Amino acid sequence: MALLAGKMAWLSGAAGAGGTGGGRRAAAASTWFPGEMAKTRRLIRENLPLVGLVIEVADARAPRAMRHPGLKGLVPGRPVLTVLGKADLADPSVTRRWVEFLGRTSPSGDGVAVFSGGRGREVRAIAGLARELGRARSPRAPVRAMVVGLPNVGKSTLINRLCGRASARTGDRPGVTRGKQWLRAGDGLELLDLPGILVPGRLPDPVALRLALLGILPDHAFEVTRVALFALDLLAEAHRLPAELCRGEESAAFGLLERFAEVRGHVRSGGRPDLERAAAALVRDFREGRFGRFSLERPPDDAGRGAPVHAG
Ligand SMILES: Nc1nc2c(ncn2[C@@H]2O[C@H](COP(=O)(O)OP(=O)(O)OP(=O)(O)O)[C@@H](O)[C@H]2O)c(=O)[nH]1
Ligand SMILES: [Mg+2]
Repeated sequence: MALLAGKMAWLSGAAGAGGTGGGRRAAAASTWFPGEMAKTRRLIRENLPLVGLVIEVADARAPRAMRHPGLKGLVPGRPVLTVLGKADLADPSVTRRWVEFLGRTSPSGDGVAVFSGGRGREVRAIAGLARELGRARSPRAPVRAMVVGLPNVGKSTLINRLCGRASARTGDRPGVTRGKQWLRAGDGLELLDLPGILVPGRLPDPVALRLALLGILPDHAFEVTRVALFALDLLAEAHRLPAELCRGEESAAFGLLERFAEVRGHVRSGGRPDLERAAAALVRDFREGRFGRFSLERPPDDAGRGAPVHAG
């Protein structure tokens, strides 16, 4: 709990602009997370004997930050199918490179697939791959898979598409699924929907910022201006700022946020920009792809180096 509180303190304490209430937010976050996450880890352990396969959903915009580094240890002996979700919001060429990289580097028996919200072809491919990986392990039994991943990555949405109906509850905030639920996808494939899980311990700062920007951490867990400034830095470096923000002399993120506030009419009485409201709007726009399809990470290059990606 102390570790999580430390991470939250960083995200709120380092806010460059207009930060208030950081202590209150850190406290709220530190009581919200550990209980939920411990429950999910318990659910994974309890239900492991029932499943032959694990499907891990990771946001295609930042697969490294999203994938649980200790997942194989949590689910011994089970093949893992990694699904790069929300691929409709990621740079398609970077996603193709992630698929190639993960396919090449994952243990044999594991798989990788892409999900872009609902395309039939992708959904059939994921279902086919899940059955294939599951049946390779136990040929006659129905394939039972648990679907894991960080909060809000799209686990329940994927399950609903695989099942062909909206049976699992979904929503655009973390923590929508609260308990476990079994759902049938047909043709011998059964899926266990679970609440999101975060790796316990302190997240490295760049990872925490990416998760906050992509909607994985609850809003009360971080200072939104800090995350908006991070997004503006990424957009500026990638030359992907919207034209109305590029007009002035200003190129530093703080000035860009002020300009965004003015352009969007987020001003307080007296005409001062309301940076907190502007930041929340900017982060929302980024999450919904209003700045275009954007990947935050690319796979390591041939020399084994990994780096965030800035180009879209
Ligand atoms: N654009 C896009 N949005 C998606 C995709 N998958 C899910 N979403 C949206 O992402 C949000 C979260 O989806 P959920 O399926 O509820 O996520 P979850 O992982 O089950 O979340 P928790 O139950 O809170 O852990 C919802 O608003 C979905 O509509 C996708 O592939 N593309
Ligand atoms: Mg869910």
